[in-house]
Amino acid sequence: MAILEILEFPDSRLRTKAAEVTEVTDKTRRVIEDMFDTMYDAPGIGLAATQVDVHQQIIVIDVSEDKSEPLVFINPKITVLDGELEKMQEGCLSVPGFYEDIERIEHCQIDAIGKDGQPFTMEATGLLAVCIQHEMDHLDGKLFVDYLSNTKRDRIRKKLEKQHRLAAKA
Ligand code: QAP
Ligand code: CO
Repeated sequence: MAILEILEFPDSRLRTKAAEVTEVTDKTRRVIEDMFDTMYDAPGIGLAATQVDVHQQIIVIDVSEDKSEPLVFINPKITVLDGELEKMQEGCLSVPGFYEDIERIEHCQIDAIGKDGQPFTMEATGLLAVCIQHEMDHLDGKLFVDYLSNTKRDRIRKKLEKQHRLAAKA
């Protein structure tokens, strides 16, 4: 059991593009386990490796009510993205305390590798589809605040920078 440090906006390391995982090893599975520990502890419903300063294409998600449906996506690729635009309030463990409405497409299909190294395909709608798109953005160095106006994003950045300064002094 290990809780990892979560990088917070505007940390430039969150802008790193994650590399493909070339082989799923015990080390990969240890990172995944620590990511679940970190996400459940927060608590959150999704976490990308980028957020814990591991720049590999790994995502963990659990959108169930009782933390009973852990999902792992290694090297995820969206193969289908269609349906209506859906507005949903999003938050992010790397942008603590801020929630904003973001529009995303409501249905997607993903190809990925599981923690056993086996490829699989998954279809997702609603919250799961939104969460997958949000977490895949992290692997590209992108954050949900990038979809907001410059004014809104700057306001959030300034508030978090102030919190970080205060935390560093304490
Ligand atoms: C991404 O986000 C997501 O601000 C996952 O103080 C969120 O788990 C996708 C969290 C909403 C779709 C809809 C945020 C925890 C957790 C905070 C999270 C906070 C504590 C965010
Ligand atoms: Co996030």
